[in-house]
Amino acid sequence: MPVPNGFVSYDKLKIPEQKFELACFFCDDCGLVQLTKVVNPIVMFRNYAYVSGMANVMMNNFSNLSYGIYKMLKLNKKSLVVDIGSNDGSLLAFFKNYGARVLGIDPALNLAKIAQMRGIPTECMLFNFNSARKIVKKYGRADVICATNVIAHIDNLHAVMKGVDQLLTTAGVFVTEFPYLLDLIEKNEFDTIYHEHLSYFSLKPWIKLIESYGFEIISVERLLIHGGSIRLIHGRKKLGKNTHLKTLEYLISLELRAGLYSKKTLLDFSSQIEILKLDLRKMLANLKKSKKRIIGYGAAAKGNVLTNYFGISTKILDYIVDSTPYKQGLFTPGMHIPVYGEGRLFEDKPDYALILAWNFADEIIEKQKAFRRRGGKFIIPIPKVRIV
Ligand code: DWN
Repeated sequence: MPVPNGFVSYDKLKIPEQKFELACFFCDDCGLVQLTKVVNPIVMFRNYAYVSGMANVMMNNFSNLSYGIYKMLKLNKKSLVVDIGSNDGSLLAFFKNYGARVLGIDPALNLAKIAQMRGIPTECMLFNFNSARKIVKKYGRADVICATNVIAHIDNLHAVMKGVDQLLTTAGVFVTEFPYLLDLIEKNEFDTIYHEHLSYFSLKPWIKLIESYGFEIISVERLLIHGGSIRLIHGRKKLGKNTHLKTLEYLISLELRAGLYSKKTLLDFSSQIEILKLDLRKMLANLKKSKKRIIGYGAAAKGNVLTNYFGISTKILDYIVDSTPYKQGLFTPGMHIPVYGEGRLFEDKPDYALILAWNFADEIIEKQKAFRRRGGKFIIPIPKVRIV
């Protein structure tokens, strides 16, 4: 299928889209789940349609993260905070408010421009060992390196770790957040598997990677965001016992109990998704039969995976609404479903809205009370199909 953020303009609808294999490997040794195909990051990220600051849930998460680190390290105006995959600078804006020096790194030209316009210094490039060296020369070493929803997007994990090792001060911390494989498997989140996400982490393979660069996990936190993520704070390995081992051991026991390192679990997962596909298609077909009008809510990358994999086209969804200006007026990759602003919901009065950005279902349902008051209903496809 086409890359999940490959939105198409009207004048290009007739041009055949580049499609890339989307399939997963499982490493029998360390348990890392990864894609079979690596799409050139410049193709996916040079002009990027996803803007972090579009959801309150994201902003609350960034506020919480930055406050925790500010307290933990007693950041001051000399401290340097670097954010890998800084997008529109939303996270760094919080750190800047605490008086720290900030620097964003993001290959997306359009987003780096937004960040710079809001006063967030941003280097428009990919992060690896060489770019880390350039940053050290230009800005010095970082006290904090953040990497939220970006590590899974990078092919060469060793180049990232070498870069972090190069850039971080001895006492500095490396903070990562990424979707957690345990949640993905347990909650049928198949549509978060797409070309931008090369790796799907559980703790076992992750610990193997960071320990091989002399780092250890000093804080672990499971988060609800994006269908279930894990926030890890890393420091350089210290002599003596790691006091946080208890939590890590507990989470690894959960991973073992869930059979996360067995191929059978993953094959069972894919059969589960086939059932979900039948359930959702059947429900949508019945609604169409009874002349109901259905639209999509949130032109999310995961939504474009779901519509392409489940074969849900404009025969089912009249259009999709999304709050991101970049996406409005375009068509979704593959299925070419038109995307409009959220205001369309009121002008047009559809009967049902399929929430493709299911990870923000609560925020969207809260926001669209009026839609429900006049009889509109929401369909949430993950983890099980249900009508709200
Ligand atoms: O890792 C990634 C995650 C963090 O974000 C990226 N590779 C790409 C992106 O994935 P996604 O597009 O599936 O993410 P979201 O955050 O689930 O996308 C939500 C979409 O819904 C956005 O396009 C904004 C839209 N939205 C909306 O229209 N109205 C969101 C909210 C909360 C709303 O009220």
